Amino acid sequence: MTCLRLILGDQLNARHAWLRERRDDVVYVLMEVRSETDYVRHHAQKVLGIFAAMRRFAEALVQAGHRVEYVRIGDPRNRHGFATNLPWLIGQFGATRLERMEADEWRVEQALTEAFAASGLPHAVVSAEHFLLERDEAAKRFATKVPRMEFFYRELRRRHAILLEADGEPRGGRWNFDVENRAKWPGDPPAPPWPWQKHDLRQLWDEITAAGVQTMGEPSAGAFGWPLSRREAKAWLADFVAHRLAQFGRFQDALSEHSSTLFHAGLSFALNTKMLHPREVIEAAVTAFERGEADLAATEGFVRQILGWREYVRGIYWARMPGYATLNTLDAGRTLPAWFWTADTRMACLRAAIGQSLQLGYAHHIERLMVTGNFALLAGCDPDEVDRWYLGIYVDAFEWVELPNTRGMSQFADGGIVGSKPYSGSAAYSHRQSDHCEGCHYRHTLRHGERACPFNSLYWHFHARHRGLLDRNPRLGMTYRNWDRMEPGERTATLAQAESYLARVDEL
Ligand code: FAD
Ligand code: DLZ
Repeated sequence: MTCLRLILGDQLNARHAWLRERRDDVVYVLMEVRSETDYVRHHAQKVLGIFAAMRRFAEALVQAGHRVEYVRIGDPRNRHGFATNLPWLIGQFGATRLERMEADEWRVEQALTEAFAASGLPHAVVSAEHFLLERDEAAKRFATKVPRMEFFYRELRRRHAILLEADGEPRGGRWNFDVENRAKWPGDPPAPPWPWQKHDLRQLWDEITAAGVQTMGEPSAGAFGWPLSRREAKAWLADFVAHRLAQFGRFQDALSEHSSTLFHAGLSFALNTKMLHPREVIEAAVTAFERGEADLAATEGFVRQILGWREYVRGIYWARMPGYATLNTLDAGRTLPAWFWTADTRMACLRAAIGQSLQLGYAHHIERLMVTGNFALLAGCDPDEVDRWYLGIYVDAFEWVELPNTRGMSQFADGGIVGSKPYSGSAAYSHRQSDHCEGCHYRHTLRHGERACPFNSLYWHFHARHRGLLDRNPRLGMTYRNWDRMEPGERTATLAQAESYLARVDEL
């Protein structure tokens, strides 16, 4: 009697109940497969990071006395799919039972459900024991009506007793300190460097390229930075709490030429591959607050991202898939500009956000939302293309979290399920939150003319062309009043400028 238990590349949870006992009748199976490297073009560091973390995880299982079968990308037996590898694995071990954890991605969940059924063997699916809300509960709760994130977040704060007074009310008398979290970063205090590792992954990179996997971005295989084990991930968490949490809230929405990481945590890769549990990340932040090492606004702001946004977007994903992946409320269809793959643009904010994404496989939230995402939204880019870009380029990108953030929050293609209005901004936003405009080729103060910042005319063009859908939105009343108050000649020149930029968008 042998049971095969599958562990996927984003299920590296060393504290899973499965692993508490060592069993001779269980073989843990991990596979490096082309179905996963090729469903979208990934950043080189994402493939390297996932494979290297999987290999370390498998080694740790072997050292703990578990039986493990690890299928490498170059293994001649490899049929390059979870489902296509199963028959020979079943044969090799004479398996009589199959088990797996719930997959986080709809596509993989469907494929594995079918493959397990087709095997004819008894099988079981267990929780990955990672999220704070089980998948089925999240999916059921959001099936008919999606609550606003704020109410969902308050409920989870209550349920998990996080940052509450003894009477169940929020610490500090407020649930949300967002208004205190919007400062521009003046360069002081200095942004502490992240605790990048220096892994030598050149041999693994050779295996990946020899197998023909196509990637984008810098591999940085000689000195690979992201954490690859639970021990390293915990060190990143400790480093964040000690050096950046206190300023996290204040500069959460800031953008800068001088720091691509600012006071952000850099924990999404470790969280999404499940090397870290969200509860321990939240507890580390709350403990720092209790010790007086971070104030309430910073701590609450950070907790809201993990307990609130992260669980919320997962609920939407599981409630609304597969239809969610095809929504296109604004009927957007433009091809993404070529410089999304090269960073070769004169717009300083986009050059910085895309450049660092190619270099690190990382950009922080406001760069994703208000720089690259904002441009794609205003220019009317095809949400399928936008999704593919985001799903590929970030080391933390897995569809359950990428899709609601991109198609929903950033592109408003879901018509307002994630956000009550489009996250759009003109150059005024960028100028208020960043230092990019100072050295930019374009002028943030101009709406039209040779050097007018494209975000200005595109902002008005976007609102004018979607007026039929958006002007009933109470949160956009002021925007449309400002547009209507503009001189007719100014409006015409602004729209003409936008048309001219859109006609040569690759040259911006
Ligand atoms: P911090 O800013 O330090 O935040 C701490 C943690 O909070 C993050 O590690 C993350 O786990 C969580 N978090 C923060 N915001 C969100 C959010 N909106 N949704 C879910 N979790 C959140 N996040 C991903 O993990 N994977 C993605 O593929 C992804 N794609 C995105 C695409 C777009 C268009 C946008 C606007 C956001 C996306 N996000 C995604 C959310 C967010 O940008 C990243 O989680 C964050 O930048 C990761 O960096 P960090 O760990 O330094 O985060
Ligand atoms: C993203 C990814 C990549 C690039 N490669 C693999 C792989 O070879 N083997 C594997 O088990 N997982 C990989 N992953 C992560 C999966 O795509 C992920 O498990 C699904 O997207 C489910 O969330």
